Amino acid sequence: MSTVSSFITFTFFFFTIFNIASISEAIGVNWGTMASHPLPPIKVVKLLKSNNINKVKLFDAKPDVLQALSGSNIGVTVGIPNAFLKSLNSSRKVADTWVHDNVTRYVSNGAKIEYVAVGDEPFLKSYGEQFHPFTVGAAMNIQAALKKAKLDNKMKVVVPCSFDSFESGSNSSTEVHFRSDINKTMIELLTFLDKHESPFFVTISPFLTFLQTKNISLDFSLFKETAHPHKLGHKTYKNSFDMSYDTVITVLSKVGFPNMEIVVSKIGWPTDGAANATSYLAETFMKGLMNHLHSNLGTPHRPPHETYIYSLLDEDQRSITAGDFERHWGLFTFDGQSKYHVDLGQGSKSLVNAQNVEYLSSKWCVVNNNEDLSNATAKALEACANADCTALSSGGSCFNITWPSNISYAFNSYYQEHDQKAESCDFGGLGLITTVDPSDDRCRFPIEIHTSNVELYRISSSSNTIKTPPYLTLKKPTTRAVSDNLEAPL
Ligand SMILES: *[C@@H]1O[C@H](CO)[C@@H](O)[C@H](O)[C@H]1NC(C)=O
Ligand SMILES: *[C@@H]1O[C@H](CO)[C@@H](O)[C@H](O)[C@H]1NC(C)=O
Ligand SMILES: *[C@@H]1O[C@H](CO)[C@@H](O)[C@H](O)[C@H]1NC(C)=O
Ligand SMILES: *[C@@H]1O[C@H](CO)[C@@H](O)[C@H](O)[C@H]1NC(C)=O
Ligand SMILES: *[C@@H]1O[C@H](CO)[C@@H](O)[C@H](O)[C@H]1NC(C)=O
Ligand SMILES: *[C@@H]1O[C@H](CO)[C@@H](O)[C@H](O)[C@H]1NC(C)=O
Ligand SMILES: *[C@@H]1O[C@H](CO)[C@@H](O)[C@H](O)[C@H]1NC(C)=O
Ligand SMILES: *[C@@H]1O[C@H](CO)[C@@H](O)[C@H](O)[C@H]1NC(C)=O
Ligand SMILES: CC(=O)N[C@H]1CO[C@H](CO)[C@@H](O)[C@@H]1O
Repeated sequence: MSTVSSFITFTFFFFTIFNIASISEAIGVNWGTMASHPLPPIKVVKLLKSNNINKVKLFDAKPDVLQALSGSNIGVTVGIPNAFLKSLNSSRKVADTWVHDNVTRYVSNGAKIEYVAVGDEPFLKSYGEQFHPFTVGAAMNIQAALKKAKLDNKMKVVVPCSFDSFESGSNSSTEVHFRSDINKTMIELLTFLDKHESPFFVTISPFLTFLQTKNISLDFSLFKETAHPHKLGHKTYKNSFDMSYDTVITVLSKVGFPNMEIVVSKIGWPTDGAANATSYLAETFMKGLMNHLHSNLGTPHRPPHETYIYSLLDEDQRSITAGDFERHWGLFTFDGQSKYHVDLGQGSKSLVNAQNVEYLSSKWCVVNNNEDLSNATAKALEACANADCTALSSGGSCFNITWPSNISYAFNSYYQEHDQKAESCDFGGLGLITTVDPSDDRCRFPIEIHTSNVELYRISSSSNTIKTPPYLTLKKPTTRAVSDNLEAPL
């Protein structure tokens, strides 16, 4: 009996472990670095390790990031920005150099690179057709360069596609297909991927689907059992994820690639900057997603090969053309502190925070209530154009703070993003540096991370036009003791 029972126990134990391991191995995160003060890569790698996250997808190939990942045993997707596609398409030599400089070097250094992502959603509808002619050619040249470097058996070449690559029939028809302007390009891409046994990388975004589709409910988007099922043709879906995922499989099957592996390259829920973008709903979504992936249920019964959560950290310099929520997709805040509870396979309900984060001093920039504030709103708007005021937007965490606290929020964001330089709290004499934290329970006035080598005007310099904002006079602001002058800011 004891042998049998211990065999059973062993088998059970073994399969339990195996099961947990195989799930956590299929979950990764997107790690973007479009932040004014990015958490140092070594701290990020520790954060990944302590949360048992062993796959990461990058949007570029930054040396410090790849260096930090070398030897970590974390599977890496390196990214090639869209701006490189044209030159990579036209020249094999450029592709060889790219692979040599951004891949080979790090592989020999111990980086476990599994995918090279050519472009980042180059077929996004809002980009128009600018990248269509170059993407597949660029992917082919990268593939050839990897072969030449004898790395093609170690990693796959992929092209992350946006979900707006797909469309459903314009009438009440149930037919789903590729957007007509990319149909031909997508067939070329799939043929290329199939030839090299590479997976199809696609974004699935129940949050955006919820925003854009009139009769998709929040419950349906959040995997709630009680949600009204959604009918599409002869199929019925219990949640938004299944509906989107099945669309991908249906279209791929229809054009002749029914067995291609699918990787969900971006999926998540933002926590600020819009109505329904809250930590509470993000937690509900992530828990629903994890349970769903673990259960292996759904329509169709074919789980994604891998799933990359979007995103690891908040990024205060992401483009907000799609919405103010774009800077708040992180599981963690910009400084590596978890926003909610979820088990990604780390074996506990709680995520582990980044350790030993070094911050700038405990100082904030607020509006000086003793001054004439008739120009304060204009100054705040200028500050917001160069800083991050997304929490002030409708539905955001600081939306209902009252004037002039919202002015202080804008001033502070600018001040922190500019390394607390005294002259970045001037605002024509309206700024005041304080050591009293103006935050309340809901609306946090963040202090930035201490990072060496931060360029002074990183924001302006990243967009070609390097200029000092007009309201920055070089006059030193008055730093006064808080007690004597400043009313409680909130
Ligand atoms: C990759 O390689 C190219 C070509 O050598 C280089 O210009 C580029 O800066 C490298 N880094 C990234 C992130 O692409
Ligand atoms: C892409 O590269 C190929 C091969 O060099 C070239 O023939 C083609 O014209 C390029 N496409 C565009 C749009 O430049
Ligand atoms: C949609 O319906 C209209 C009128 O019934 C028809 O003329 C048109 O061809 C249909 N479009 C598609 C894409 O099926
Ligand atoms: C897309 O291309 C495939 C294969 O060439 C073709 O069968 C299909 O009709 C095309 N679809 C559209 C919407 O153009
Ligand atoms: C969504 O709206 C369409 C068109 O109004 C309707 O046919 C469909 O039944 C609705 N779906 C749900 C789940 O309410
Ligand atoms: C507000 O701005 C205008 C234009 O720059 C300026 O003339 C005026 O003096 C300012 N008002 C105050 C109170 O600073
Ligand atoms: C802002 O709104 C939240 C929730 O709607 C509420 O809990 C909080 O008290 C409000 N704050 C202020 C200053 O009104
Ligand atoms: C602050 O609030 C006032 C009054 O509601 C509004 O007019 C102003 O635009 C807000 N400023 C910012 C930067 O949000
Ligand atoms: C559950 C929830 O928070 N739903 C909200 C989503 O956003 C809309 C628009 O602000 C609100 O009306 C809902 O209450």
